Parts: sequence; structure tokens; C-alpha cells
Amino acid sequence: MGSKKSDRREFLKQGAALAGGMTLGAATNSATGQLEGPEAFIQGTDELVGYGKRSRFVTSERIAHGGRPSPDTFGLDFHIAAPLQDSVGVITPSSLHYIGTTRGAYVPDIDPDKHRLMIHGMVDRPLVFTMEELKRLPSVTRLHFIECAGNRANRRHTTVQETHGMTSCAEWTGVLLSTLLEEAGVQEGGDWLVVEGVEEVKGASSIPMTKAMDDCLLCYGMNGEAVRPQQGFPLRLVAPGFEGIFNTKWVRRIKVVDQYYMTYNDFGHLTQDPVNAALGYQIGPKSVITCPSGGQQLPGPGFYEVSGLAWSGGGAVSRVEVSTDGGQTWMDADIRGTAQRMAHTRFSFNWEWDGSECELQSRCTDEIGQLQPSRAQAGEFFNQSGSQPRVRGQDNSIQPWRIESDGSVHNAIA
Ligand SMILES: Nc1nc2c(c(=O)[nH]1)N[C@H]1C(S)=C(S)[C@@H](COP(=O)(O)O)O[C@H]1N2
Ligand SMILES: [Mo]
Repeated sequence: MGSKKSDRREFLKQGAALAGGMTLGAATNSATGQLEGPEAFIQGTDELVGYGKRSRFVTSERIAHGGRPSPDTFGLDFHIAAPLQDSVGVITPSSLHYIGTTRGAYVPDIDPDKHRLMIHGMVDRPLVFTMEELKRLPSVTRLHFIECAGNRANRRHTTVQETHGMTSCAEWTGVLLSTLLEEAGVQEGGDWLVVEGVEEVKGASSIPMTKAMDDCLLCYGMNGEAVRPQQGFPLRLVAPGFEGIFNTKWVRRIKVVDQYYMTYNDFGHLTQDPVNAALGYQIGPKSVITCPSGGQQLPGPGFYEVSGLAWSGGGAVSRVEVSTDGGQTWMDADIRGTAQRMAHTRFSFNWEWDGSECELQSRCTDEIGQLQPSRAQAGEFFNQSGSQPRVRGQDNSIQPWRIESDGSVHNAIA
């Protein structure tokens, strides 16, 4: 297993090749040689002044995930995937954040002035908060990803939106759950919490007290504004690094209890197989190359910045490696900025494509030393063998992309 740093100086030395091999820059008028101006202007409206809108030339959209249309004929939303292939940086715009629901949801239309949060159960002082009261408390702002346990790639998927679009990363603002629990006074033996959304048992999950006291956030802010209705307005739990289902949206009640409470969320997650027996809590180290990725087309041989996202429920991403030969040799990718704990981390790798068929992969290591497994290793863990192991439960295995000699990019899961 070789390891070689993708070297910026190497890349700079290749500058001549880059300039020669690519058409850079804006369109010029062939007659005058002058840069052309815009073809039209966007008419100002009160709406656009009040709340902006993206360019009509930018058309990146979320799509239904898992073959079930959203909204369905009854107006219910199911799973909806984010367009990771178009992502830059690490923040998912709120309008493009993936949506996860436990068996379909109507998005609640909650008046924040009427909304209340109750904390009760095994506490000394049961408390009820208005949103205004919550906002007066000390707050924190943190970058965190959320990922649905259903974010599972298979060989029929063609794009990274299909293989990995059920994760997103936002800047979350809110009150630490520990602040509220300390105020309420957790009683001896209160080792679990049931965090419930406005749909009652359907939106509830059991969270260990240790996690709640460590880093859970009750958020009213997302990417610099109020949390969006689809993400849990006016208040949602962010349980950093835990499976999506624990990140209760539209939170209205937190009950401190003495044991794991079964809820609607456990339905469908219980099997005889202990490897798969329950919800999985912490997301494993995971990464995916978003560019080039399935369905994209490389115009020809030459320089490319291979770019992707890495994350882990175990902490910050400490290393990302890229392979261009189907996982035989690995080279260190550059990590963009400072990796945050339980947050998407952008990586990049300077690559010269020689035009021959090859397979790109990425794998990540997190700060506690966990290494992302290959698909075969993950299959082995789930007691599956053969060339096409079916990864059940949470799937954090390596995603392979095959580049054909014509520059087309394909999902290479066998
Ligand atoms: N109240 C409530 N919270 C919920 C759910 C739900 O259906 N109801 N779905 C969960 C699931 S399955 C996931 S993956 C995450 C998705 O969060 P997002 O829609 O903001 O991406 O929310 C979780 N929180
Ligand atoms: Mo989910």
C-alpha cells in the first residue's frame, strides 16, 4: 500500500500542460475580440429584494430517494436526497438539505409563538419553555452533518445523489441540551431520554443521557436563519454523529426515563440478527468523491481536481486518501480548511487523467483512528460473502467510480 502526497508544487510544474490542454476564460466576441456583456438583466422585484433567489441558470435539485415519490398523491413527503454532485464547500444550502421522515410526513406548520418545549419525567423541576425563553439562554453554533441510516449505495444507483444524497451538513445554532437538563435537574437513574416531535411517538427516539449531556443541541437556527419547516421548525434536536433518526424534528417534549423506550422508530429496525438488532447510533467513517462522480463526463485527458466529502460520527476527519487504481494504492488527499467534529469535510486531490480506463475511490480515517471499510469488508461484517455483498444496516463502505476511456463516469459497485 503506497502513500504519496498530492503535491501542490508538482501541480504548479504542470501549469504549462494545464494552459495548453484546457480552454480557459470567458467568451469573447470573435469580431471585436472584446469580452461580451450580459445578455439580459434580472428585473428587481420586492420579493427578490426581500429574500433572494438563485440564478435561473443554476438548476440543481433534490430528488425522491428509494423509489417512493415525494410528495405522493396524499401530499406526504418521504425520503428526499441532496444533489451532492453539485456541492462545493461543506455547507448544504437549507433549500437543498436532504429530508428524512419515518414513514412519510406532512410538514407541520407550527406557529413559534404558540410552540412549547416540555422537559419532564425523572427530573427535579419539570420545565416548559417558549421559543423566546429558549433564545434567551446561552447558545452555541456548530457545523454538523446529519445522515439517514438509509443512505446506502447499491449497484443500480447511477449518481452520487442516489448513492449518498441522504446526508447533508449545516451550521446549526441552538441551546446545548445539557444546559436545559441541568436546569431541570436529572434524577438518579435517569439514564435515557425520549425526544418527541409534534407527531408524538412517530417522531420520537431514545437517546442515552451521556450523549445528551455531551454534545446534543436543540436548534432554532440553521445556516444563519431559522430552521426550515422541512428540517424541524421551530426546534429540532441535533445529536451530532448519531444516525439521522435520532435527530428529532419539531421537538416539543423531552422525557427523562430509566431505560430505552421502544418507539415507532424502532419498528422495522428490529431483527433476530444481533449485528442488525437495533438502531445504530454512531455513524462510521465515510467519504465519497462528488466530482467526478456517476453520470458526469470528463471532456478529455488532462488535469482534474478530484473533490469529495468525508465525515464520521466518531469525531473530526483526520485523513482522506484517494485511489485511482481501484483501491490497490492510496495517496493522501488535501483536507480543505480545518475539519470540524461530526461535520462534512471537503477533500481534494490533484489528478492528471491519462485517458485510460480507471477506478477512483476515497476512504477516510477519523480522529479516533477508525478507517472506512471496503465494500467487501462491510459485507463480511454483515455476514455476507461473494463478489456482491449486500450491505445491510448502516453502510459506510467505500464508493468506487469507474472512468471509461470516453470520459464517462459510472458507479463501479459490482
Ligand atoms: N419529528 C420527526 N423527526 C425526525 C423524523 C421524523 O419523521 N419526524 N425523521 C428522522 C429521520 S429518519 C431522519 S434521517 C432525520 C432527517 O433530518 P432532515 O430531514 O432535517 O434531513 O430526521 C429525523 N427526525
Ligand atoms: Mo432517516
